[in-house]
Amino acid sequence: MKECLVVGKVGTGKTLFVLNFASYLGFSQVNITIEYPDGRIKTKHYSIDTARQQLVGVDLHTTKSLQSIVIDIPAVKGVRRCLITDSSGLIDHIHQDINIRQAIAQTLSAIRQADLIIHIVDSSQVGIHDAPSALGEVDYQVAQFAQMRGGYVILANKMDIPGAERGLSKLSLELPGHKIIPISALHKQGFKEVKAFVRHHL
Ligand SMILES: Nc1nc2c(ncn2[C@@H]2O[C@H](COP(=O)(O)OP(=O)(O)OP(=O)(O)O)[C@@H](O)[C@H]2O)c(=O)[nH]1
Ligand SMILES: [Mg+2]
Repeated sequence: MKECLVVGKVGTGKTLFVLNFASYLGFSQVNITIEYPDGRIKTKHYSIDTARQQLVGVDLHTTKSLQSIVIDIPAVKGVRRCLITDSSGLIDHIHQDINIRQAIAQTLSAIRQADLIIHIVDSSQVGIHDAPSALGEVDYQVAQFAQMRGGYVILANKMDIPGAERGLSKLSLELPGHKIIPISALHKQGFKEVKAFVRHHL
């Protein structure tokens, strides 16, 4: 099965995107397969509502493992089944907590194996240089790596927040030549375009 990996800096909305995208595709219940950095794997059943409450966080580094859901994207004939995988948020510095460092290392190694990379950026923070989720070195590194291998899209998230439009313009200037789709993971906006992109690239 093809795998679509969701990456990005901490707190940019990766987990909320994955859950709300599954909900947009018609799922109200999901099985989430959790792969820990130490290799343990387990599957948990959630309603999307409960998953949202438990897995989306206001603190940074909420997600510390790879968390995959099987989704069906409507295609010309029937559906195209794929895995969408949420990952631990990236940061520009080296974290003091070894568990977080291992979680980040796990994300980075998953990037090499994914068929499609969905890179989430918080548009409301682009240009705010001290913010942990503002565009920084690691975003450039991911974009550069992904550009070489193809199958890559940037989702400019949190477009519902005032100031996000300005962030989006800045983002297009800073990462030219990439496909950027503005979205609000919270309000499920821009999802039609994301669905079309995923369908086309898987
Ligand atoms: N206003 C707004 N808030 C959002 C949006 N997407 C995510 N958030 C909020 O941003 C915060 C972080 O969301 P998460 O989905 O946990 O972010 P994450 O990227 O998975 O974070 P880590 O797992 O820590 O890397 C939560 O408070 C979300 O409710 C959006 O589109 N609009
Ligand atoms: Mg998360």
